Amino acid sequence: MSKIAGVKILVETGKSKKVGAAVQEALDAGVAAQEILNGMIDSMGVVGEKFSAGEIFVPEMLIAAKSMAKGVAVLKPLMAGDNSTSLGTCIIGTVAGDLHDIGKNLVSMMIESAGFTMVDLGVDVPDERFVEAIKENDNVTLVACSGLLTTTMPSLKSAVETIKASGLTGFKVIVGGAPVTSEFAAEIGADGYAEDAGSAAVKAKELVR
Ligand code: B1M
Repeated sequence: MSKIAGVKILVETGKSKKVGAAVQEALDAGVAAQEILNGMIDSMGVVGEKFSAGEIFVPEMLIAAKSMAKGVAVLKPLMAGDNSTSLGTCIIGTVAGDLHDIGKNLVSMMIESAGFTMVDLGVDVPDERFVEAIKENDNVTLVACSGLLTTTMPSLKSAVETIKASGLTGFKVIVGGAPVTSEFAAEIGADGYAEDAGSAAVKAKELVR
């Protein structure tokens, strides 16, 4: 079995204590960090399909997510790019009612490596908390809102509306997450949209320059 296949099985079956070592082994064998990350992202797709098919339930999804987080922790130092230039502070969070954070964490990691200082508000972030964070932090140039559920798309809309209605200026708002499209992002008044973590970093730079 290839090193990546080994990592994927550990993530899919939620063997959180073994994933870190398996990721390190794959790295030591010369597998690129990005390739390992892509493998783990695929694994979460497999987990989602099994959940949809009723083969696994929320606890199994949760353990798989924890396992992926362990793997990402090993990769993180290797994924950091040239962040020597400061593009300002980015406030990031998953919107109200939504507990999914793996995608948000990857987006945060990539935006950080693009040169931003990250302030991560976590998950289930009330709209007003984004506004407070903009006020509390210096040089906020970007606010990034993630949403993974079709049922929390309205939270993305109200988060963007609340941020825009605050009257605060000097930053752009970017949104994303599996159910989000560029059309939806434009419709709710966001300044930008990105499909995945890599393009979020590219878009983030584009928006603040
Ligand atoms: Co949930 N869940 N979940 N879940 N979960 C999904 C999203 C689902 C698609 C599974 C399925 O049914 N096939 C489904 C949503 C269906 C829908 O809305 N259409 C679903 C459901 C239904 C639920 C619950 C309602 C289940 C229940 O309780 N009955 C419940 C809701 C809880 C809540 O949030 N209130 C729930 C709970 C959970 C867990 C807590 C158990 C766990 C999350 C743990 C955690 O995150 N710490 C979980 C998991 C793990 C998943 C799946 C399996 C994996 C999500 C993930 O991490 N993907 C997921 C199935 C799937 O994704 N196929 C599923 C990997 C990650 C890298 O991708 O998050 O899409 P993603 O992020 C990508 C892009 O979306 C994008 O870039 C990222 C990296 O490339 N992106 C952005 C994300 N944010 C961005 C922001 C940007 C730009 C790009 O700019 C700011």
